[in-house]
Amino acid sequence: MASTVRLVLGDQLNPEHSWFKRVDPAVTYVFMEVRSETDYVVHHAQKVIAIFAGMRRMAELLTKQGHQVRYFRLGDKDNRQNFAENLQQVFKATKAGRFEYQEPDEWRLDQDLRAFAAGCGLVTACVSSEHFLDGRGGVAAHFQKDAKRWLMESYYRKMRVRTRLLLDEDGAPLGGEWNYDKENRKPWKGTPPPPKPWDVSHDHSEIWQEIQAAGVRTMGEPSEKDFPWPRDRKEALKQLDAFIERGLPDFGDYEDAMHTSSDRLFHCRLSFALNVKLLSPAEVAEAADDAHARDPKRYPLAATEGFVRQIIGWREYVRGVYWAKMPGYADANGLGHTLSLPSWFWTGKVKMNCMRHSVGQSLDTAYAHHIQRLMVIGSFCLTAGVDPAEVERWYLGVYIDAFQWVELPNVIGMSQHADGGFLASKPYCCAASYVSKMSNYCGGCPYDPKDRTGPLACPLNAFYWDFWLRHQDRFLNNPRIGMAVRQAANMSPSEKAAVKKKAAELRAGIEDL
Ligand code: FAD
Ligand code: DLZ
Ligand code: SF4
Repeated sequence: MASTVRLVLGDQLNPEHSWFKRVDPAVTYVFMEVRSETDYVVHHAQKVIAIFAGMRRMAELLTKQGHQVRYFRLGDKDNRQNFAENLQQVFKATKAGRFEYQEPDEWRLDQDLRAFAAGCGLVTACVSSEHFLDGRGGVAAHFQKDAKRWLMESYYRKMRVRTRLLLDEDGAPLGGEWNYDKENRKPWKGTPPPPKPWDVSHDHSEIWQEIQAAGVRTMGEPSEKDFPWPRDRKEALKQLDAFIERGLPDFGDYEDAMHTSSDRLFHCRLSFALNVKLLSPAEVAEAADDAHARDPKRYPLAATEGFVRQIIGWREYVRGVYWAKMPGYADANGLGHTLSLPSWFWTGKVKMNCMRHSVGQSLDTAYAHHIQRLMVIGSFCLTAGVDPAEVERWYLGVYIDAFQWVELPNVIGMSQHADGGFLASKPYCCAASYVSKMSNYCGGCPYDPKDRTGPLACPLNAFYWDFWLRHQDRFLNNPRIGMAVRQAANMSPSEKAAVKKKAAELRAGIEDL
């Protein structure tokens, strides 16, 4: 009887997938460490290590369970470094008559595998990855096709009803509101202490040596001897439990806070485990819902709802936007921004304390939390006027959780407003006053957060006001956009000229900020 070959990608590490329920000697599972995946962007060293570690672990687990597994290591002599040629080898060796793969989450790979399957001469099937709560087209189906923007909140409410999370017996939202975001914006001043981290610790120096020996270009610190990311579902589940127990109670209050003494504060750091599918979004959201039901005092509704919204709302929503808008979404540049990303994005060597801390932390740990990504690094790029495609490439490389389906809409849509406001109704950007309110960054900074145009004025201030001046025609008549654009428009001619001059000087000297 002809055998079946099933491809498992590096972000499809769910051992609970129905594929693995039954051991069948006629089925071979294939994993590949390949240059076509390590090289499409310069990835953070920890990201490549973590994916290889997860793939190797999953292959070991399947082998132990009795499944047939073919694993290509990066340095194997017969590794042709791309899916198509390696698969052809396996087809030949196993006399395959059937090829199956799970829906890839990236548009590029979806196209490639579709074309490969159509031309490989075998019977083929593409099956669900059984991970997401909604289908690829679920978000598009929810909205009017020609609507100018798709509001996440409306989709989120539908998902609350569908999942029945945080609803009362009559199907109404617990506490009477769907969204408690307003309560989740406190700065953090040192108390309560951040929870003991739920990182794991492994020695991955062997994998790192193999990656280096192959000459793969990476960025950031490999942290190979004290490696914090989970390799398997057991480790990921432990992290989920630890977050629920120790982080969720204060997640809501300090969701938007930043501080030099803690890179994560009360955030869960589960995005890698989720995105490589070691954890399912359903179990993560349900764990939070259960905790609140068990002990609503310890797990306040605002914290629990805020967390659940990220998982069943934002995460599913950005995926739906990605599939609806690709491939054109990657090239969107609605504000016509063209500045190059400064070279200190790869070194962290910049005097601005907020940027030094956030970029430096990203390079050291492959992690930054949402507000660092959106309101510090992203806001800087947006207001300075950096080319969104360059910003997108950096984000896709640097973060441990960066897979294009989730990264691209967050960067192009939410952060760089390059999609004409389709995903986010207003540009997310700030001046020093926001950074100063939500963090302790300004305290240790050579720049003056209160000054706009003087020699030591905070660069964010001139960039911020110049942004609104440059784009005022676009935003002035938009009722959703707040005071800032009107304030900019009402500046005196001399104030406007000073802001423009300062922003132009800063742009010219962007390498030395
Ligand atoms: P928490 O803050 O504890 O949130 C819990 C979970 O909610 C996250 O693990 C994540 O799965 C989900 N989530 C939260 N916000 C979002 C969001 N906006 N979109 C999708 N899921 C969300 N997330 C990624 O997973 N990969 C990316 O490449 C990525 N790039 C981003 C780029 C920019 C410019 C911005 C503004 C956000 C990006 N995000 C991305 C979303 C978010 O910042 C990260 O999911 C989060 O910081 C991961 O840390 P955490 O696990 O501690 O999350
Ligand atoms: C990100 C990544 C890297 C660095 N390397 C591999 C790899 O060698 N083999 C593999 O199967 N997957 C890898 N990945 C993850 C893929 O890029 C990911 O599956 C696609 O981006 C689809 O989301
Ligand atoms: Fe950042 Fe400006 Fe504050 Fe310095 S003063 S940390 S550059 S916001």
